[in-house]
Amino acid sequence: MPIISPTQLRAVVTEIVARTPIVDIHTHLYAPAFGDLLLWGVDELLTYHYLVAEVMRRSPIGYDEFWALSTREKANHIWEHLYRQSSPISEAARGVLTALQAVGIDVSSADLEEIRQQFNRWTVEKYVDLVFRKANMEYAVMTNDPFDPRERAVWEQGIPADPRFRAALRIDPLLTDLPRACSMLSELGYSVSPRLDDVACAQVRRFLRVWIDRMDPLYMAVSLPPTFRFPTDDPVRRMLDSCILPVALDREIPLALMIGVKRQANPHLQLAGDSVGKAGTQAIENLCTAYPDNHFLVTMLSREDQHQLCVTARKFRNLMPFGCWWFLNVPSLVREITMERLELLGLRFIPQHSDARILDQLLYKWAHSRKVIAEILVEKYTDLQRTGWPITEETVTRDVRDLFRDNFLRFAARL
Ligand code: HDL
Ligand code: ZN
Repeated sequence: MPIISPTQLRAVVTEIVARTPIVDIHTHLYAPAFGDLLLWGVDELLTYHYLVAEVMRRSPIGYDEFWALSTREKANHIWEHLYRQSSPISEAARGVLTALQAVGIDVSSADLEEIRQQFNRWTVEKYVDLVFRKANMEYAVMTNDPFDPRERAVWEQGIPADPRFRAALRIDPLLTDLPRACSMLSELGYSVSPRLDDVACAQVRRFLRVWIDRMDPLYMAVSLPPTFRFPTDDPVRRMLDSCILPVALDREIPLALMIGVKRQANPHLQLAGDSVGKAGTQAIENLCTAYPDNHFLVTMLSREDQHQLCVTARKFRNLMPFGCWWFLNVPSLVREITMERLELLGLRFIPQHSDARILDQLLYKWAHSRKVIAEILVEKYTDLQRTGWPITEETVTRDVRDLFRDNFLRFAARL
């Protein structure tokens, strides 16, 4: 393959980043077979909980009054306050416009009714095809919660496999709300006492195996507060030691730890009410040491934890940092975090996941991230070129494929 010249570098790297399909390892999307669980369209985009938090800072509306509105009325309210009375300059507000533009919707009239009309041309299936093509997605990994009765019912009916949507088994209550987990497990026929004796642990392992057989998840996942510690002498340790990690190892499934969420800092905001706290990486270090054969995907919510996560990843080959999660998924921090990961970890990390909850968000979350990642790679390849090292289209294609899919697939024993 020809060596890329310095003058060609920007164009070639940008094109390769644009054309490399994405394996999006963490989303809240669902395959169309899940019915109404899959959200799409402009009213869902506008009522995304990120924008709820932002509109409640501008509008005098009371919490209860807002929550009593229909989705359409909430969207109208958000459009009025964040788009018509102010410039939609925040990442979540601008993202809606990027998504609409990507599917050919003209927003210049700023008329929400007119925008709504333009969605009448699509069925959900047609729209999934369009969004995946425009966002250049290989597939999205869902967040699949067996403790959610609505979602559980769909799995228990049996659903057709959809190669565009893969599963991840989400198990938060096992580690963050054991009493509630035990009562839900008992309702499902797994007698599990909060004491987590050997009988209970065997039941939890059976529960995990049943859902792994049903979902074929690429990983198991749990979100954890900044206070998460390991080891501890509470049931969390037994849940990891005797239930989750042995099953994960046996099935060669990574455990994704998503650390730093302070749930419901403001309950009036409902899903928008969660906040962030600094966690530190001692628990991750202890887990990677105690379980050298388990694979840990880790994303942390606090900007202040990112450098320590990179250094910890340098110490443990069974630790794979991923994504610029949630409050970090803004261009300035995606740039900062991705730059330090390239400088400390080379090309062995997973730079981004979308966390998309609404299908259309794939269009903006990936467009905005690809732009930042391409810019940073141009800088880093330019630094490399200056040493006389040859940069070819083949090597850049390989590297970007690693970042956007192969690092994850290898780590999840799927390649
Ligand atoms: O726990 C999670 O997976 C988080 O991503 C939450 O769902 C959060 O509400 C979110 O959507 N962040 O982007
Ligand atoms: Zn999420």
